[in-house]
Amino acid sequence: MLRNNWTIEEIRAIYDTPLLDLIHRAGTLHREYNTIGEVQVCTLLSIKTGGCPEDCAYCPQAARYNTGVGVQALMKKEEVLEYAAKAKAAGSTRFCMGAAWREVRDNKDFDRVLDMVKGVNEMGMEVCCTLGMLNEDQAKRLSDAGLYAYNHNLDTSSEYYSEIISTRTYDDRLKTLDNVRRAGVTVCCGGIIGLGETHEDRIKMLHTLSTLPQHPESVPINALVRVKGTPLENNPKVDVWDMIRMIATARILMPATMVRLSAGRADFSQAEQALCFMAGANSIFTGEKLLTTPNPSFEEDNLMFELLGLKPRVAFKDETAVKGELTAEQG
Ligand code: SAM
Ligand code: DTB
Ligand code: SF4
Repeated sequence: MLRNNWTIEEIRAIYDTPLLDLIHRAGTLHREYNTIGEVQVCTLLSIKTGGCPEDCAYCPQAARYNTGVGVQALMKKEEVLEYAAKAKAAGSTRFCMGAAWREVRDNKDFDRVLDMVKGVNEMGMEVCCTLGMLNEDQAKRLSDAGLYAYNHNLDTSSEYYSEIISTRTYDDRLKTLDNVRRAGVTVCCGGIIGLGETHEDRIKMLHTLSTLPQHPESVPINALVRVKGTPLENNPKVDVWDMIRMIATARILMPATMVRLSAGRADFSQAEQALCFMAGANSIFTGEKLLTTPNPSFEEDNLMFELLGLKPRVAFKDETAVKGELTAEQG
């Protein structure tokens, strides 16, 4: 049974479970709700890079930090569709287009993005966008163009948020997520660990995610990619066990959701990634690059799929389990 009435105490108790027990519990629930060994393969493309006015302390694309990421105007539709075709040929079923925007504006660039969404959808891939804040009308227009998912991360707890970003609020984020839901687009929303947050902040973020009126259909768990020039460049590297603990807790709280082992994967060995899959991760980003930083190559990932006996999830597989009724009682 899916629940959205988790308490902080319940979540803390799960998060604090000894690791092997936690992995076992998450893995058992994962088997109940999902096809074991099936992993969703998503590919990212940065369609508009750099020069972002926001001050997200982790981000290489914020204009105010000198990270060496150049500014690139919005790509042409044809070029984007070429990338999508390449990703599809390599086995990817979801294509996610990212723009370094604070928010969507109603202009020619947005019209072009709508065209890209239409084009990728017509290729038979699930289309996702991450374009910053959206109003209800913009979400509706994306939905009409064939958008399947919208990525908009909460990143951390509401309490820690202002330490990381000052140019928008947590409530702004929640409002966009609500607009996405109202437009009937599936929600992709997760966070980053390694920002300098406490365990309590992670627990609180998981609480916010798992008590939304409806669980996000996908929850990306990112390990901070430490980029030179950003305020967080000298943060300690994320410990893989912390990643596993986050993934397992997310799996237990939101058993039918796609939990994505996201940024930072290039730094984890195959054995470490295998533990993430055992703890309930069932989605990854593939392709040489995330948005601006390195990711394992298609070839490396194909080898890992073969080695671990993983199978790519087909596009548009019924996700109604997540849409099932939430109940006030514990399942
Ligand atoms: N500008 C839009 C926004 O912020 O919503 C969309 C693109 S933004 C790059 C998408 C997400 O990438 C962020 O919300 C953040 O969670 C993640 N991200 C950015 N830089 C990262 C980094 N260095 N390490 C891990 N995740 C990162
Ligand atoms: C998400 O949660 N992680 C992806 C995607 N959603 C957009 C982005 C990771 C970005 C890592 C830094 C970079 O490559 O620029
Ligand atoms: Fe801009 Fe998004 Fe990067 Fe923040 S995370 S600086 S909004 S591109």
